[in-house]
Amino acid sequence: MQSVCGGCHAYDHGDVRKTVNATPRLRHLYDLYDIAIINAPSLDNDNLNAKTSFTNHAKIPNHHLVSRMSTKAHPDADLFPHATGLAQKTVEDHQAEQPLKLYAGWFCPFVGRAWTVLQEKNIPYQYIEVNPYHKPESLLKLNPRGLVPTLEYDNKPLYESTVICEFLEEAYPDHGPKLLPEDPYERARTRIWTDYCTSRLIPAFHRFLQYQPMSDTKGLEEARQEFLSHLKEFTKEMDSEGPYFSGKNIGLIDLVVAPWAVRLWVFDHYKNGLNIPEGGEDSAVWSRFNKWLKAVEERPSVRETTSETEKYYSIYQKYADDEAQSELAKATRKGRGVP
Ligand SMILES: N[C@@H](CCC(=O)N[C@@H](CS)C(=O)NCC(=O)O)C(=O)O
Repeated sequence: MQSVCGGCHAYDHGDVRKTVNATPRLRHLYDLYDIAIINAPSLDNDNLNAKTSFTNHAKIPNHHLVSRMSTKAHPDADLFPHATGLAQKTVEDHQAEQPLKLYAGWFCPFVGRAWTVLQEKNIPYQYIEVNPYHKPESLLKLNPRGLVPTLEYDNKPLYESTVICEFLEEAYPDHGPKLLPEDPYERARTRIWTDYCTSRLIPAFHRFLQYQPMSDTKGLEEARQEFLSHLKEFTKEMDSEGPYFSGKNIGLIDLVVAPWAVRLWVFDHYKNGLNIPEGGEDSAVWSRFNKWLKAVEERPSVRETTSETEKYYSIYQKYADDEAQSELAKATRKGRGVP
């Protein structure tokens, strides 16, 4: 590991983490950013208030923040390190130790699914930010695939966002609102459209977002229309009044799709617009879609888990240029489904 630290004498070190008298929280920060901290005795709990150490990452003097491990560097790892806006407050409110831990990346829509369910149900949980492109040991120990969200429940791991969501619904029966219908048929229908989101909507979202070259306007338009046709099919299954998918109450299907719904701005920003038709033969479907979209955008659990839009730019720019190297980006390029 190459390490440079102007303030504390620059030198190379082996496994620096072993040599620093670091608190577990600090070790977590090192894992998160692959930071080697050398000879930094002043970095202890006094410097980093235990409750807010995560968001106070900037408090670490710059000269103590030294090189990243070049051997492990992932091209997508260099992202804004923490949640912002309303999501930052939510993170701060969930730093206390809890038996239920959410290993999360603030930017991740799959995390958004589990995170909104936790918020909706007011389930006590501890939010732990990890950078899944560095895959810290703490994450890999729980989930060998190193993806977020990963849940730790009484020291046992769980992963896969939709599995986590259903688990939370079943494991915390006293925490409302109920997100899955009581009726077995309606419950099964929710699962059909959850599967539709993962197997159809998200891949089409990514084919459109990653579409290149931008000069191929015909190809771009086909990718746009493919995504719109999936959105339309999804919308046609909604309760006619709404505003949510199954009627006036929010359900799991809304929360499973919401993280991508609140990212639709990416198409205006990078792909010359989503261009939902105005008027025309499908106007009733699109007006129902817009009603649903407004309801999920305004839902407190969704707002409380969403960061400032600009902080997503550097991440989504890579997708829009088709340069992202996440498992999802690579799967999209190979024509495969969600990893
Ligand atoms: N099927 C997984 C997908 C999760 C996923 O792809 N998460 C991304 C972050 S948004 C991740 O951890 N990526 C790490 C990587 O691509 O190596 C789920 O539903 O939980």
